[in-house]
Amino acid sequence: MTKTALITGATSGIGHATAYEFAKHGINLVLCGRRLDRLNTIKEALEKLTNVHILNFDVKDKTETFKAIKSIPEGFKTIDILINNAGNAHGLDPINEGDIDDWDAMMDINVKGLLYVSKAIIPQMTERKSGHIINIGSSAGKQVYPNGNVYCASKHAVLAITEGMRIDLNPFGIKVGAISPGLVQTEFSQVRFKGDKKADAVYQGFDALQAEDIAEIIYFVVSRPNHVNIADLLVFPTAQANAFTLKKNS
Ligand code: NDP
Ligand code: 8X3
Repeated sequence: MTKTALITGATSGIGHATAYEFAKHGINLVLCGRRLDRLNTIKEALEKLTNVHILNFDVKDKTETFKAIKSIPEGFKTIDILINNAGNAHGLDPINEGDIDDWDAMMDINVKGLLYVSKAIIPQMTERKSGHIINIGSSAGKQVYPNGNVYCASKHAVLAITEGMRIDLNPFGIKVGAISPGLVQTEFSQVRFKGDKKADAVYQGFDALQAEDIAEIIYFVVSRPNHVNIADLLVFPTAQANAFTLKKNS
């Protein structure tokens, strides 16, 4: 039977590439994001491959999130796969110089936003006793790096929430897992550095992961047989060994 996936953060990077990968495999899509123009363009493109519904909301707004998910029309309402991907880093400053608005954004979006979306979707999964939730963590959720403080904390929280979800949803047969990438070349650094050109340097001098690399892995994870749950995946570009060890071309 055709499955339906809801992907947050589908307007760029990993979420967008995952939408495309799922569409190629005929999975019905509910695509979410704040940039409506992009959602419309992506819907138009992917509708050649599958059925697409778009939801335009900010995951950090609890009311908007529940309203948007409640509005999903018949034909898309049964969410088999939830990809909690929306998120970003905001700033890269030592803790003593950090901007409180950046901290709020990262905790509100990366952690609380993921919880709001999950809270809105999980009841239908527990009722059906089936479903698959994938949370996009980060290598920053496994290792803290200098100036990463609150972003790393938000991703550590994502991994803790993932484990908690897997335990609590185990009686319902719901699969829960996390995928934690290292450096992926997306709009991530443009957002982190607020458009500053130092974002360009982040992915220079080595072959960074591309959003499509992660999308293919996500599809692999969701296409395993029912009895297989990939719980935790850490993925680096070959040039990166951990948060501190990156081999750049000289
Ligand atoms: P992008 O900046 O390319 O994509 C981020 C996506 O999240 C966009 O679609 C954006 O959509 C959405 N988003 C951001 N804030 C909100 C919000 N408040 N409400 C709803 N949607 C929001 O970055 P990536 O694709 O790289 O990031 C995707 C995920 O992958 C994030 O969770 C990130 O932490 C994680 N990650 C990224 C890595 C990297 O190196 N790039 C490595 C490890 C993990 P819109 O602006 O339209 O709302
Ligand atoms: C994104 C990877 O190393 O920029 O989560 O934090 S990193």
